[in-house]
Amino acid sequence: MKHPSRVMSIAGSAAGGSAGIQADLKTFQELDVYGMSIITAIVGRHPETNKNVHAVSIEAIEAQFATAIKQVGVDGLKTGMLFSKEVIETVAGLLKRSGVERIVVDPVMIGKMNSKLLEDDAIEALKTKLIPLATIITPNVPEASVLLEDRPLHTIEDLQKAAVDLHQLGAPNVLVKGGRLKGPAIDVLYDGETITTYEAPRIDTVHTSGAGCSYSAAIAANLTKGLPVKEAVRRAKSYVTTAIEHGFSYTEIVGPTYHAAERKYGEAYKIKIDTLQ
Ligand code: PXL
Repeated sequence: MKHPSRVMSIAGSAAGGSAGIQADLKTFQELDVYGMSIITAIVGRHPETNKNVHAVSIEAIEAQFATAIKQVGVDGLKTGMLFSKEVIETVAGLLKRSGVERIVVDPVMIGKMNSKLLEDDAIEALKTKLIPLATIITPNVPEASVLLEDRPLHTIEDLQKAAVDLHQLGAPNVLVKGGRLKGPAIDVLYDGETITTYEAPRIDTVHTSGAGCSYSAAIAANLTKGLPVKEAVRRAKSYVTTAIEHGFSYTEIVGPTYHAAERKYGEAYKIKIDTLQ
């Protein structure tokens, strides 16, 4: 039997199971890659102290990485919530030394419920130390705006220009996700030569917790299976759109996307693709 490709997520733990490491591992399983996890922080709000982000030591992060590499090895990975400058610098060092190719950097900054998932003084390290190691970065609109010195982004043309300008940071592929704009959910990929837009219909739901995590995890899984970047993004967008279509809520809180949706129900929508030279 050919073994499944090995994909690692370096990200935060989201206790509710909809986002972070939990979303990544569910996505990896659905896409038939072997998932591993390096937990960088633990997110869960304490009912009395209100503290939401609980640190994981640098030693523990290094230990997890070394163990996964030794026990299994890695063919590709994604990074999600890294929280601090120190964690970003540590992860960048580990990635450099390990020589892993196929790296998706999801520059996670703020959660859907407004949790702060990246400290302000970590932005520079993200830009200068981690993003240059990435095969592809996947900012949403607020993240792209922060990476561009708080540039306002409102239209698809703004996203196209943002993708071209973010390419300067050193990642060969930039995917700016327009899900937070009005109208259809349009994402823009720039690979240094061509702008490709991916369009899915807007789905009328609030149950999208972890959609960004699952999208970048699906891209990492697809790249690791050997798909070219454009096809890896198309299939990942289709996967996450179907997961959003079937999103649900157990409580009154913004609910999870349904990771098994594509397997159970098939592709919900065809992703429309356009290319500009
Ligand atoms: O959805 C962004 C996100 C990423 N990572 C972790 C999170 C969240 C949102 O809450 O908790 C760990």
